[in-house]
Amino acid sequence: MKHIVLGLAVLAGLALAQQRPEDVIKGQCEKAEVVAELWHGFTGGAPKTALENLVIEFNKTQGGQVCVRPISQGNYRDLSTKIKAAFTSGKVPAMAQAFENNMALYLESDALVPMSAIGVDLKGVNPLFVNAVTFNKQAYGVPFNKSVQLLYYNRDLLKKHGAKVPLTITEFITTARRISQEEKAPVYFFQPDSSTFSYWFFTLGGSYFQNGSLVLNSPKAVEALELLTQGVRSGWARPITSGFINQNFGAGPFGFSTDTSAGYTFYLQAAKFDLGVATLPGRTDKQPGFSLVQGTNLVVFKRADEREKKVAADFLKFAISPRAQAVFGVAANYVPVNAGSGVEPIVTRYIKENPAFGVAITQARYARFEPALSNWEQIRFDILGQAIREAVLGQATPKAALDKAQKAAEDLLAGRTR
Ligand code: FGO
Repeated sequence: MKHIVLGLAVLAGLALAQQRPEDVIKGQCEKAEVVAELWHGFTGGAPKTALENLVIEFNKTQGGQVCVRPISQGNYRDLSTKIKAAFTSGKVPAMAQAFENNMALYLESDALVPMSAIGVDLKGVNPLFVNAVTFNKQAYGVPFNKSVQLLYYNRDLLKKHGAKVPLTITEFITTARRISQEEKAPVYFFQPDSSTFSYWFFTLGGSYFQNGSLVLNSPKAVEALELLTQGVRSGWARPITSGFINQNFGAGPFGFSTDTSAGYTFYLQAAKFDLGVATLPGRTDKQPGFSLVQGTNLVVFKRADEREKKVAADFLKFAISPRAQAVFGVAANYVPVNAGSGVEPIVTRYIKENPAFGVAITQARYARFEPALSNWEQIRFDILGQAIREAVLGQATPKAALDKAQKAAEDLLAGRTR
């Protein structure tokens, strides 16, 4: 364990210098003629440091004339809120992180530069991710920090109860239920949100679209939400309603969670137990469950000045290179988007030392996206997320909550509400 933490620290750049990465970048940008801003939604920890270290490496190759300056705008939702505000009132950055649905929204304002126009080639990038940034046959960004969900588990607790890592949903529920009974407390920690729901929904065979229309209240959706709701009612699932799961280990005995691979460094830091990671429980033991792909892409804005766009193009090419993806992915447990990263020594070495990283790469073969609708962010948080919370907290039945969500989503998509 020690060498892993040390390895992470080195990769996260802590051993780089006494100087904070942010200050290094400040110095790099001091005399630059062109500063290309990159607005992001990392608030701290390994992802933010890994991004900053990547930028430092890039800036070093630019001879001081030009530089990239990453600017945190808060979390992902704060970021898209600020970009929307910048469209109407202020200065847009050269680059930003964006979910696929954010890209759809920005494209409605014709705000994005197609990658072909700035010479950014996505050859060698995982087609699953490339497809997700492609709108009307054009790629409007590059996949950058893409995560998959994994099964996190407490090895000590499993050992104590003589339990195996569950491969199927049935095994998972049986195991979680038994340990919870023996511990007299729920051991499956989950955030009652669209991310957790999507894993259960996709794995049970659900799809958000039927005949081209968004459907939130399908029988599979009801089944997924019932599973979570019943888990809470029968005492094996604990809803975490505030903060990340890794900030809630003190809430009771932690047994399992189904959470983003990018949480790994945060989990490792917070866990006072032996942390294990596995692919998600599947419908059968033949293959893992389907993970939701999260994390973001990098986009370039049309309104940026031409010289900034050139810097942005160079940075994007650098950011998706096998080497950069390997270093970045290893540091923050994101899935390298570039197939070539698989043979980078840093990846192979790290997988050997720490199988958890390899698990994320394997899980990426069983992954799905949420809808890339321009309104999806609002739907996933304020409509579907709200329904999930209501059902899980016992304020409505899963069916009633999802029926209400469906109606609200239809109204929003039809322009009857905002
Ligand atoms: C997060 C969010 C969206 C959308 C999904 C969308 C907007 C979800 C989920 C809502 O990069 P990922 O995999 O993980 C994040 C990374 C960097 O912050 O580290 C994770 N983290 C951070 C701190 C910590 O203590 N623990 C930890 O795990 C963090 O989650 O992205 C996953 C979580 C959420 O933000 O609550 O993606 N998401 N689709 N957000 N705005 N729009 O369409």
